[in-house]
Amino acid sequence: MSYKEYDNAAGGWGALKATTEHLLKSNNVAKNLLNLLRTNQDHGFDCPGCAWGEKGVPGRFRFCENGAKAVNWEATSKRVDRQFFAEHSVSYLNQQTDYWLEYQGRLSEPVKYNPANDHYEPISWQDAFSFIADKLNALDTPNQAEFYTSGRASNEAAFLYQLFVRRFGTNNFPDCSNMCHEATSVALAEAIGIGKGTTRIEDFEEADAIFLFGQNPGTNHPRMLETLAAAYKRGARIVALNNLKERGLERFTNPQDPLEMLKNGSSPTTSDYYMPKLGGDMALVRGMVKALYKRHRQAVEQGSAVFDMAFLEQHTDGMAQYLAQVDATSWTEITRQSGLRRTDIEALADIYQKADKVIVTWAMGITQHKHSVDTIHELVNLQLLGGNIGKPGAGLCPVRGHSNVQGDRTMGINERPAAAFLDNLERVFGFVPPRAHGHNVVEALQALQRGDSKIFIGLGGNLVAAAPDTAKVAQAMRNAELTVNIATKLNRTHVNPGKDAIILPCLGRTDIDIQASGPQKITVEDSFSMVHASSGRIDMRGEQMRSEVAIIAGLAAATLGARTPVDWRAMSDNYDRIRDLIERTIPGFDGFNQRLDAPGGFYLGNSARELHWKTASAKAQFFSHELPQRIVPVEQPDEPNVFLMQTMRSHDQYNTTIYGYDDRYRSVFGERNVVFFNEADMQRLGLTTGDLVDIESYWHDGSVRKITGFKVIPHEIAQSNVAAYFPEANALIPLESVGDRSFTPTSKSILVRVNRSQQQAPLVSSKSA
Ligand SMILES: Nc1nc2c(c(=O)[nH]1)N[C@H]1C(S)=C(S)[C@@H](COP(=O)(O)OP(=O)(O)OC[C@H]3O[C@@H](n4cnc5c(=O)[nH]c(N)nc54)[C@H](O)[C@@H]3O)O[C@H]1N2
Ligand SMILES: Nc1nc2c(c(=O)[nH]1)N[C@H]1C(S)=C(S)[C@@H](COP(=O)(O)OP(=O)(O)OC[C@H]3O[C@@H](n4cnc5c(=O)[nH]c(N)nc54)[C@H](O)[C@@H]3O)O[C@H]1N2
Ligand SMILES: [Mo]
Repeated sequence: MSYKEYDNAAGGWGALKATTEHLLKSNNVAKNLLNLLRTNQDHGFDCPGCAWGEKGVPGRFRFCENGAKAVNWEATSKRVDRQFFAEHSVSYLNQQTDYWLEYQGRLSEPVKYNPANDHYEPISWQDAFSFIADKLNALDTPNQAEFYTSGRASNEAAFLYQLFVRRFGTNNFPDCSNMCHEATSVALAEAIGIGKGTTRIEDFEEADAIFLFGQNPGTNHPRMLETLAAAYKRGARIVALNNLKERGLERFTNPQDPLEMLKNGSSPTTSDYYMPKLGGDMALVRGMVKALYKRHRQAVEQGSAVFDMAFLEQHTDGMAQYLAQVDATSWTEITRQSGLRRTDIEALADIYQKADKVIVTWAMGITQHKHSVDTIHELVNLQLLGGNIGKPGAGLCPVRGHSNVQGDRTMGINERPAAAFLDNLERVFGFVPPRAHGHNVVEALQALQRGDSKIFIGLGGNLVAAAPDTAKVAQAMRNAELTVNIATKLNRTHVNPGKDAIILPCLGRTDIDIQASGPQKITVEDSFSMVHASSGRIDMRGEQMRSEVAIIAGLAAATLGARTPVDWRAMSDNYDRIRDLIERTIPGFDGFNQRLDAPGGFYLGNSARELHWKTASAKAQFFSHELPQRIVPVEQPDEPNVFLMQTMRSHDQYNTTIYGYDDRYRSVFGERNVVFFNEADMQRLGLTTGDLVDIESYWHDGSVRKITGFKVIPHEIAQSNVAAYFPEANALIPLESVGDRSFTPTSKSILVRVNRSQQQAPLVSSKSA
């Protein structure tokens, strides 16, 4: 194994080769090729990969390597059936890797856990619904149940789910967003009056500068590389701000551009690259503003301005206080926290100042810290000073994760629903929805841990592996009286059952969904607030899986009985009827069914983009936070082997779904238990490539959180920072270590101590399974 730097551009022949290999592995080659051709086209399905948007160019074959993997993984012909469960006990299954569990194929019939023999056994759909309904109705209060959602659920499924659960009587809606872009939703709602990004994909064609904060699009949003390469080509300045060097942020060969492929050419995706320390972005942006403010004052003396004074006067509140805070922040603190030199920050300020239209994007490198909400406020402050919100070619662009995570929120998957949303539910459905806030992910897991919550229902996802503190979370799940998982593939959460447990197998995005009225489409909303339809292509006749909508309708009918606000059967017979209800309940969906015919779907609109500020002050709000006292919630011991760690995705995974053991762009092959170090730190500690280390995290509850036998790999990463993969390193993150006001686990800032491992190299992982 060598850790030679991957010297090709991102994308290109490497991506094509990897895509082909994955197609060949899936036992379904011909079907899958057909599927790829239909991804993100007008009459195909929405890619179950990421939430990056698409500008409809009819007839163009658009896919990316990782979208291909996602489609392919779902479209396998392998099945997990009653025989599989008869052969394997749950304890046996829980010893298998995440890769192995999902590789076994699609879940294919409802099963119920039998604690007497530790096996899942078949159960009929109707018996499963009745069993779950009886358990739900026997609770002391509806607040003893937790209803989790993962962001792949369609708008239709999510809307029905929240209607069912609110009628049942709780706002306990923990969802994957709580672990993802929650800080974005909180910060943007406060600052600009809407918790979503203000850019449209067209803005990338006009922007003069694009600042990319804390994201790795080469792996996680590959279609974004095409957008960036195009912007670069027409002369936009593209600045990457990332804790480590990511290949996709340097160069990209478009696998869709035959000329570039043949010439073995590639396009740069960024013009400038800076590597701040973990959690240092707020200080970095503060530094940019400090530099700009100085120039602004000088300019004002000469009768001009650097800041957009007309915009600021008309549209914002709190600027003076913020600028006083900027004055009060020292360069010493700014450079210490950001890890960048003052000259670097001045250079960034230059780029910002010279650009008329600036887009700022961000993802998990910004949202998974203790001070993420404050950091996003700081990004907004910067953009307000430049007047870069609400004009074409500029704006705020949080890049979402799951393909419909934004849509699920629009549909009401929210443990803290807005009063207006609940008023609408009450008006349309004639029942009084619960008003008290429900549980987010961390609160739900704590309630299960204490035994206060007794039922967990998961609409997709894999909470045991996605949440922090793996062992504690698995135990919390096992404490439950009942766990129910609606899922496509077997995962860690299913093999940590409650006292009773049921798995309900569902159709995925790629499957044809036929109901009484014929084949159905579902809808999703991308990062740019575009709503579009998606219909699957794989024939599932003869299979027992049901659609998510049908499963939710079945559960709701069984549970609510006479209390029902709608005819659930009618809803699952024809999803147009669900869309009609969405139209009546949620603003922006007028003519929902009709408007879906437009190519590329329709735009939901964004009040902030229209310079309409739904904030307390009715203006765009500056927030003047002090820089964090310290990046982590615990005191940092003064020891040479103490590091700040981030957890991130490899190129061969989709969250907890592991497609393979390679991370091509980071030159890691055949393994995942690795930890990336700066070479200077390795030298300082006397570590060499391939050494094994044990990693332990600090927290003040006395628990030991440790992972062992991780292989040391040198990488371009900020000094005193290290990085490892999610979910392998989740065991290190205390459940209580969360972002201020976002409650998002601090997956990008974990204080750890690294020691040379006492144990031998771990056995080769079950890659060949
Ligand atoms: N193929 C694939 N696509 C995916 C996913 C997947 O797992 N696989 N997951 C989907 C989901 S749910 C999401 S949320 C997105 C995630 O998309 P990303 O946010 O790109 O995901 P991460 O792998 O967590 O990468 C975080 C990036 O931020 C950098 N970073 C970490 N901490 C800091 C910091 O403090 N400051 C700065 N400036 N940079 C930092 C890391 O070096 C890394 O490049 O992708 C979505 N798309
Ligand atoms: N340490 C650390 N932890 C993290 C993160 C991190 O960066 N670091 N990232 C966080 C982020 S951003 C997120 S979004 C969460 C992800 O958390 P989740 O959304 O809970 O996890 P996934 O891995 O996306 O869920 C995968 C499972 O979803 C099911 N599934 C797939 N497709 C479908 C479908 O169409 N319908 C249904 N019903 N089920 C389906 C399959 O059974 C599969 O096993 O993890 C978070 N956890
Ligand atoms: Mo996410």
